[in-house]
Amino acid sequence: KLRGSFAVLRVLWLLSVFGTVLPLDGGMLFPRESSSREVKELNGLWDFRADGSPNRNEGFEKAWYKRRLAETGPVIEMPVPASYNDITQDPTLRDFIGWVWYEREVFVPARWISDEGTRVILRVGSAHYYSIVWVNGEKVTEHEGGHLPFEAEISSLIRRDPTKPCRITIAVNNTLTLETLPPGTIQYMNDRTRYPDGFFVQNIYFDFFNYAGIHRPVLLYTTPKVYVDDIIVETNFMDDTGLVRYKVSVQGAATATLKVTLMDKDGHCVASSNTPSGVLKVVDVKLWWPYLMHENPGYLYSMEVRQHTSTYEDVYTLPVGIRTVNVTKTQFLVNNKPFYFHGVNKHEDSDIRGKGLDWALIVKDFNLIKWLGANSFRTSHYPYAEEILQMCDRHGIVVIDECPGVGIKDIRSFGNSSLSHHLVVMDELVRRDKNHPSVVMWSVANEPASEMTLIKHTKALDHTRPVTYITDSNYARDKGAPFVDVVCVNSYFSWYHDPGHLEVIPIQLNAQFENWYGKYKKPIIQSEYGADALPGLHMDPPMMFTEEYQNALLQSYHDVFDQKRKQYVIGELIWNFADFMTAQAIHRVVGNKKGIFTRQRQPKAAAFILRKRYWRLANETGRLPPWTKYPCSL
Ligand code: BDP
Repeated sequence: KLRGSFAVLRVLWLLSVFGTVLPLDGGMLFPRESSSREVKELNGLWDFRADGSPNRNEGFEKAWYKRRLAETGPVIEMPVPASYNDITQDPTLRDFIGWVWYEREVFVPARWISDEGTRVILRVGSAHYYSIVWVNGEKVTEHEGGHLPFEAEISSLIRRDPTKPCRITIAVNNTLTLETLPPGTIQYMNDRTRYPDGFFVQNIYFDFFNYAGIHRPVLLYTTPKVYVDDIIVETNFMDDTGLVRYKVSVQGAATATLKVTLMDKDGHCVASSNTPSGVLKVVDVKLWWPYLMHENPGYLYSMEVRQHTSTYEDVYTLPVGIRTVNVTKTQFLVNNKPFYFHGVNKHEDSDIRGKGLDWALIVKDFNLIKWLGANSFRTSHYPYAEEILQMCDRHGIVVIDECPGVGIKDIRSFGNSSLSHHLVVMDELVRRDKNHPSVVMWSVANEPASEMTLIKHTKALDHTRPVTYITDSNYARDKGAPFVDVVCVNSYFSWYHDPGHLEVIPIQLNAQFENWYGKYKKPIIQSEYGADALPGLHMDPPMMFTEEYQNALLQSYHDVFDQKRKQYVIGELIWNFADFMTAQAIHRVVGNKKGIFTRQRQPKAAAFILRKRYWRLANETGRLPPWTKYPCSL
């Protein structure tokens, strides 16, 4: 049976008991320019101040948002988008916990203000973690959670006094609690013989630096008063005919005339309709295929949605990839053909900008992914920028889309309010990413302490894609696997367990797969494995932390993968694509060094091992077209 019909309900069981979630307002379509929409980016330098007062509350007590930030105290220049942590030489800002304040004055084009038929929306791509936004001193929105966008309509506010420049103030707080995703706790150290007055730390249970600030673009965009608010697309095909089931929601008018046109890459119309929902039929369909699985991967149609009333016209164009995703007991199918994940786990992480979106880095990473022969990645451990998913759509890189449910280890994080927030975040994630053909699976959490959970809550998430959560290798205490479609297992044999003993890998990895498959009869992805290696550190026979050890460990894993992928193992994702920053700890040498590339994106020896393997796998499993530039030197 084909997945992807509105009738099939995929049910996701989440961790815990109750929790009601209200449907989210608005569709959150990615802001795109069109003949009816304009976009103004507010990236660049903003004024900035961290609130260093003991309770971090001075900004609210003195209402910093009411005046220009520079009038209430000293400010520094801060780039947006970027994490603020590594920008200055000040260690207190690097490790700051609490409210920081950003401000920027913008000139709004006069026409946007004078034309009452234009809506002006302020959008923040993401800010970590809790954000409050004011425009000209008036609060316009607040949002909980990093990694996902939020927005507010500010049309009437900016029209109140058109002579004023528009002053945008954003306060962002990176404090994590037991209910946030990821969770964290603040611990005050009250022993005055050991700690200074007011000393506190933020405890986190995840292994990456808790970078903070405005991480993705901030922009203003317009739509007409009557506008396309959301589009939902689900695709399927039968023989040579593609089926694009769509639903358009329009806001601002009870009735509007719609014209939906699907165009191929050359701009030719292949199907059209004038109803708000329906199925477009595409003859001689060009399917969306993953990279290295087809000679023409990442094929995208454009769906132009044009709606008009007597006064307003709005045009929005959505890229559409036509493909199906299915899971059997032993296989992952894309367009009914077995797909083997040979890919990477990533982080949004780099020198200086931390988690800030950076186009040079994004394009470099895609070039490295393709060089490596990788066909997929997992957005460990949070949703990545939409701009990255759009690249995946275009290049055919398959994505396991993960929510920020990482480090859920404390029993107090399994209560109802944690659950409610988790569900809101999942809704926000699905709302944002539902139309990306590259996204083939949702991951609801990474290594939660699933033995603590009461699995009683059901929630319809999205019926078009399989669901997983990432578990560690201890199958005996697992409680989540019965409720997911694909079992994803992380394991670190001969690293965290039996360090230095590479010889245990074949037996332990083999047992891991047999146990999980034996118990659940579901396909398995090795969703993490790896070893730290300091680039340039060598030892033979191999010792931990050398490039040789990383190589040898990978190769031992690969031998077992090669046996099991003939049965039910459907993928392998190395931990990690690149070295990344973590909190300071005795087991971290300026960050996690399990990258096969350094943090500066230079290859370690392991990158070449993996490259050879991935191209070989692509040749074997991916139906590589004969003319594909296969690196002959491998
Ligand atoms: C895994 C975690 C990942 C860590 C990795 C490690 O999922 O976030 O970075 O261990 O310790 O269990 O390198």
